[in-house]
Amino acid sequence: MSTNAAHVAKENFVMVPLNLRPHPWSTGFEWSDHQGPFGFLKDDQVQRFDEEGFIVVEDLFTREELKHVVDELDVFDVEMDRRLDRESARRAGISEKGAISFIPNLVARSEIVREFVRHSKLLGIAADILGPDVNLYWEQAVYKKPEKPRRFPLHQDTGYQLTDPEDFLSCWIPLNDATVDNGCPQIAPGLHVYGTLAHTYVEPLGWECLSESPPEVVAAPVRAGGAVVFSSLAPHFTGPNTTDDIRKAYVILYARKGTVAYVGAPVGSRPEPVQQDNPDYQFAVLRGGRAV
Ligand SMILES: O=C(O)CCC(=O)C(=O)O
Repeated sequence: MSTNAAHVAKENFVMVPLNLRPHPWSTGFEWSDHQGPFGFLKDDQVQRFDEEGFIVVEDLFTREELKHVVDELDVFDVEMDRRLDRESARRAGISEKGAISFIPNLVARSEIVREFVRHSKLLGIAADILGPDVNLYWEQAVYKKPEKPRRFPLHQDTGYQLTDPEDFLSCWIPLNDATVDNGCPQIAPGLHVYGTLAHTYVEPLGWECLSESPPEVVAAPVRAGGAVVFSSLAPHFTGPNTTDDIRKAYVILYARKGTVAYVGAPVGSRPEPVQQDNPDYQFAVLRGGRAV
């Protein structure tokens, strides 16, 4: 496997020598900065996204809009807790009772959620970053529980499933205020340009990258109603929830129409690509720049 030495050189960050090993199935990636005009984001927001791989956008949603969604997602979390109670070791995949719940594909089960992923502000951001033809790629509620505080390891979203193109858009939406103490995202700025990196599976936490040479990260606290908007290639983690309350987030991933994925753990040769167009939860949200 080839190696690629790089440095994070930002005014406010220590220079960190990194040993960037590419994902074994990645065939090379080149970041392209976005060209305006932009319809929703300001030029300086997109410039920052290109430079750092993420931006925090406050006040996207009204309290009422958010409450509607939170009430709905809370019901799915209660259901997930009941399911975890029935599982051995109260675990299912990387979800664990009292630690963290990942509850995916809710658009297939809720009209409210299906409407929310098509919110005009989210689609405005998606159009600016991904262009005129966009599909929903994935979405999940992530509830970080206080009973068993734990980190969710540093990873790129493409580390869970390599896609082509590799750069899709992740919108991490806090349903209550997200702080360092309750586990807001923390992101390694500037590393998105190197494409998908090698990840290793850390039991029972999930996939992790750069564990041998952890990079500098910046915390991205964000109030309920805002979002952390990042490239699928931005390495990020969330810290342990050391508060007494659940930290609630809803994560929506958008990808360009025609995105394919290489499914499975990255061992052996790369499998055939699979179209990411499941009509139940990977449907079109933008065509020709218009909401569908
Ligand atoms: O919300 C969290 O704690 C982690 C979620 C995350 O990093 C992701 O969905 O990629």
